[in-house]
Amino acid sequence: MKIDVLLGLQWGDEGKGKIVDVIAPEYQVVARFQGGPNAGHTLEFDGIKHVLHQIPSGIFRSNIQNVIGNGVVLDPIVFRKEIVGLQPYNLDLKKNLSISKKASLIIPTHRLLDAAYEQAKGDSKIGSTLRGIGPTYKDKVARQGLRVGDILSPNFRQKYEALVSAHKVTLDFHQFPYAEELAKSEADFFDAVNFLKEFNLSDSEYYINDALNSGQRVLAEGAQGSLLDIDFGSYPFVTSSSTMAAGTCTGLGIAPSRIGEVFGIFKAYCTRVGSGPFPTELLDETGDRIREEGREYGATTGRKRRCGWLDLPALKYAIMINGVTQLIMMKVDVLSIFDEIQVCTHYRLPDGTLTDRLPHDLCDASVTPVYKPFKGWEVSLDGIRDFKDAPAELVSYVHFLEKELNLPITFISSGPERDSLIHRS
Ligand code: 2SA
Ligand code: MG
Repeated sequence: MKIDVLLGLQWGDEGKGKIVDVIAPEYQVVARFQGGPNAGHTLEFDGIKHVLHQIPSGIFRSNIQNVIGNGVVLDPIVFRKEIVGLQPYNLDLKKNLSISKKASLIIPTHRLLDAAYEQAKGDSKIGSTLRGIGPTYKDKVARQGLRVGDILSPNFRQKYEALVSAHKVTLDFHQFPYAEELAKSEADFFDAVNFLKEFNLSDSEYYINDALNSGQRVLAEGAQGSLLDIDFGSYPFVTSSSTMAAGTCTGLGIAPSRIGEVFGIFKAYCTRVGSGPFPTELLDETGDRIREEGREYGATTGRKRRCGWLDLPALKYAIMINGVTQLIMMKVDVLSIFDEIQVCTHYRLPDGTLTDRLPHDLCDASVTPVYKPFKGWEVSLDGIRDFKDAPAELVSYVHFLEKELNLPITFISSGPERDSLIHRS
């Protein structure tokens, strides 16, 4: 069996959580391979909205095994909070969830370092969620980080203290006050570590490969988006992990030849939370209308998301680097309020040339988006399940995108609920 990958093609918040939840019944295993508590995956069913941060979105289906892979950075305090939040749903989390012993551990000083680094950046802040993501990956790459498996070691406290001492040197260098906050969160952290010990801490690379070998279907669930990838995103305004399909291999321990379908999720418009270039951003009333209609606020931090029109050069790039095999378009219902919709087909460079490729550095390139207008459908999409019942304007919009992107759009999401989906026929 091959592993299917589902990931975001923009700057995150494309609606990955909803689609994982919808297609999960076809899978026996759902695995997260990167990111951590910076993620906010929103699922809505039975009138209740759930936001997951570290736990895979297959968790609400009792016959699915959920894996937090080695590429993830895990905060035990956030983990415990998420687990407690799931208690009312009577899920067997000790059975249905496992965590790689090789996943990196976020400790309280990582969060403090995140704040210290951002503060030191002054006006050029990345707009981090301040969940300690960057500093934890930094320690991983510097070969000094802690991993989930370390909590089982009798020397865990010593390893922890050694890392904290190193962090204190950096915090002192940045003159960042930490004593009070650290004193507050340290006891909580060790409590949460003890809580985490009671879960299934596994060698998830064996688990996943065994599952595939025995014919089970595995879905890898991406977090953030392709344009936030550490290598291919709008660096340095990116997250610190590999958010692309290739990240599945290093983040779960599976071979590249085992990747099957790659589901690329994108919104019918764009949003970005945090700083960094965003060519199609709308800083006007239209952007505000998208934000309000689409409830575009950070699922983790509550921050306002920046909104803009769909950006095809960026989308084509994301499709290319991920080897996307099917597209899923989200939040189409949000555009129902407009009589005219714009799609950016090209960028105009400062010397006047047109391109549909991303310039090396989107920050410096000062591109001007070139738009193609589409007539809006201006009718509610409620209750439409089959593409042949979709309004003609939406049909021509979808046909245009499929032709430009050279891929089928297999599902179109028309609302937050599980069943608000138009199947492409
Ligand atoms: P970080 O926290 O250090 O990884 O932030 C680095 C950049 O990555 C962006 N980032 C995100 N963008 C969209 N959604 C994310 N998850 C939350 C959500 C965000 C929130 O689902 O809404 O609640 O604010 C996410 N996580 C990281 C971040 O904005 C920085 O630009
Ligand atoms: Mg999100």
